[in-house]
Amino acid sequence: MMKHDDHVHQIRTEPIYAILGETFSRGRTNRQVAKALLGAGVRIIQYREKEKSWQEKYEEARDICQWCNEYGATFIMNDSIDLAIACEAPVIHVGQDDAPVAWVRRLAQRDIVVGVSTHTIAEMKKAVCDGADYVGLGPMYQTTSKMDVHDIVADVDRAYALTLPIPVVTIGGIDLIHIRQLYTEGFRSFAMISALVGATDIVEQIGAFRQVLQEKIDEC
Ligand code: TZP
Ligand code: MG
Repeated sequence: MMKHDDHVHQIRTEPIYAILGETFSRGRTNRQVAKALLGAGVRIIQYREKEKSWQEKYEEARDICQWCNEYGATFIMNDSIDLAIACEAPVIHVGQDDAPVAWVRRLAQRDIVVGVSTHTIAEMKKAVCDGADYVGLGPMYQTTSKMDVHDIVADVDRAYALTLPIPVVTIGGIDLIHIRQLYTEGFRSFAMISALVGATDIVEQIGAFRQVLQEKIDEC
């Protein structure tokens, strides 16, 4: 069974961080998409579902979390500490309006990896001070996958993110072109919804991302 540090290590070292969302999945279910992602070698999967009932989310997330455990993948619950507890997620990702890190840890009553969404230097500093295990930074580019999305992260905030002592996962509008730009900027972790779950052929798309990443590694 993977431990806290194994998950943080995986988040630090695996470039592809997939986020589920059935609205973006071309008629496929979250379960189908999760299986395709795991089969294609993806090792970080976040469950992010806004439209379903608690029970539906719970049953789906519990299954996907179980499969992630079997594959040695990291399962991340978005937003909800109650769902994270219920499906025994090893990781939770909270936004600025969700439960703060200290409350997440208190409510979980067990070791849990916590990621926090950030957009500014102040939010990144606070996340580090609060003891977050990693931060999400975005939107790096325009996206239509999030309703109440902030302005694109400014250059000064992007530069600051590269100095953080904890892993930084970039998010927002990342595709095969943008991932190259972000890699050149210095980022090494890329969270995506539409580019992955919305791909016609998920396995082929993961292959395309891996090829681009390998090209960037070879350039260095
Ligand atoms: N947070 C900031 S941007 C975003 C979230 C959840 C949406 C990312 O979706 P996509 O389709 O990869 O742009
Ligand atoms: Mg959120």
